[in-house]
Amino acid sequence: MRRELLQTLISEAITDADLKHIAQKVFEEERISDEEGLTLFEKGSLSFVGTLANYIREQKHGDKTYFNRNFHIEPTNVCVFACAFCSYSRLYAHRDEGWELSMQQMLDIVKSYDGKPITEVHIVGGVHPKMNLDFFCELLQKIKEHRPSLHIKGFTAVELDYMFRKAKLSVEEGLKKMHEAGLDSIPGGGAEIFHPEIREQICDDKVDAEGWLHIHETAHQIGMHSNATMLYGHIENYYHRIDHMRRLRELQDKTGGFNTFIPLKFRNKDNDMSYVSESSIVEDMKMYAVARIYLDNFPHLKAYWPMLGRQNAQLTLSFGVNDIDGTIDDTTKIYSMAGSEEKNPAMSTEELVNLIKQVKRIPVERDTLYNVIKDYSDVDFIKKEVDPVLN
Ligand code: V47
Ligand code: SF4
Repeated sequence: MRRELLQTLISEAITDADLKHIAQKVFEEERISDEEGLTLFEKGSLSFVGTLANYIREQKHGDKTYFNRNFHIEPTNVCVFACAFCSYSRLYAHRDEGWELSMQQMLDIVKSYDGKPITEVHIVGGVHPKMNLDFFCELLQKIKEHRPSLHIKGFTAVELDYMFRKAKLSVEEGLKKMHEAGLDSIPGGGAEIFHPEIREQICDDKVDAEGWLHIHETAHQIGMHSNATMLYGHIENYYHRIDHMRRLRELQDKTGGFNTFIPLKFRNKDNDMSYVSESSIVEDMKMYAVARIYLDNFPHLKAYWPMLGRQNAQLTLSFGVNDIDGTIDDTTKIYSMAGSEEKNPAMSTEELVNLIKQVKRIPVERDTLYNVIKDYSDVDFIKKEVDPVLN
C-alpha cells in the first residue's frame, strides 16, 4: 500500500498520541526508542503493529521471502548445562539416554547429501564434556575436504564459550582456529533472554549476556557473520524483551555482522518449565511485528517453521518476517522434543515454494549469507486441481 494512504488510514484510525507518533517515525524511517518499543507491546493492537511491520518488510524486501536448502547435524544431546526450558538435553551422568555421534557418523550424514543441491549444514547440539575444540576442528576440516562449497553454520556461543575455555584460548584465538578449520558463520542460539533477572532463573550456569555478545562481536570482527535469537513467551516480560533487542541493536550498530533475528517461541513439553503456559498466536505475531519495527538495523527477520508449524509460519509473513529458514530434512530434534507441531520437520523445495506462494509472496532461494540462488516467481509448482466430473 502507498505510504501516504497508509499514513492517512493510520492517523484516522488511531487516537492514541504515542502510537500515532511511533507510526510517524516508522514512515520517516526514524528509529524508535526503548520506551516506544514497550508502548508497542503494551498498547499496540495486533493490526496496528502488523501494519507497521509489514510496511517495513515491504520497504526492505517487497514480497520476497527467503528460504534455503539445508540440513542439521546434532552431534550430541549430552550437555553439561541444565537449562530449565530444555527438553532435549541429557546430563553426562545419564548419557545412556542420549546420543553421541562419532566423527564417522557425522561425515556419513554429510555424504548422504552428495549430489543434492544443499548449500548449508547447521551444526548445533548439547555441550558435551568430551567433544572438544580439536574434535570439532577435525570435523570441520573433514567436511570441507569432502564438500568445499558447503557453508558450515555451526556452534552456538554457549558451545564455543565452553570449548574455548577448556582449550585455554581467548575467544579471538578460538574463533580464528575454527574459522581456519572451515567454520563459516555462527547460528543465533544460546541467547535466550540476556537480562540477568531472567537468565539466572532459566539458564544460570551457561555463558552470560556479555559473553554471548563478545563472541558474536569477535566473530564479526574477524569477518564471520552470525544470527541472533531470543527465547520468548515464558517468564520474561516486555521490558526484558526490549532489553534483549536493545543489546543486539547496539552491537549491530557497531559491527553490522548480524544477518537475521529469530524469535524462538518457548515450547513447554517435557522440561522443567512445563508449568509455564505457551504464548498465544496473537502474542507470537506481535513479537515478530515489534521485532521488525524495533530492530531497524537487522536486514532480515526469520520465522523458524519447525517450531511454529507451517500455517503459523505463513502467517508471520504478514507480520514482518521475510525468511522461513530451510528444508531441514528431518535432521533436528530440539523442537519436536519440546512439543512443537512438526514431529519430523522436513519440507521439499516444492513444498516451501508452494507454502510461500499460497500467501502471495515471492519465494527466493538464498544461501546462508542471503545471496540469491534462485527466484521462484515464474516457477509453478502448485498442482492444478483436477475436477473429477469434468475430466
Ligand atoms: O538456544 C531450546 C532454543 C535454541 C527450547 O541461527 C527452545 O539460523 C523453544 O538457536 N522451546 C537453539 N526453544 C536453536 C537455534 C536456532 C534454530 C534455528 C535457526 C538458527 C539460526 C538457530 O533452541 C536454543 C534455545 O533458545 N530452545 N529449548 C524450547 N523448549
Ligand atoms: Fe544444553 Fe543448550 Fe539444552 Fe541448555 S539449551 S541444556 S546449553 S543443549
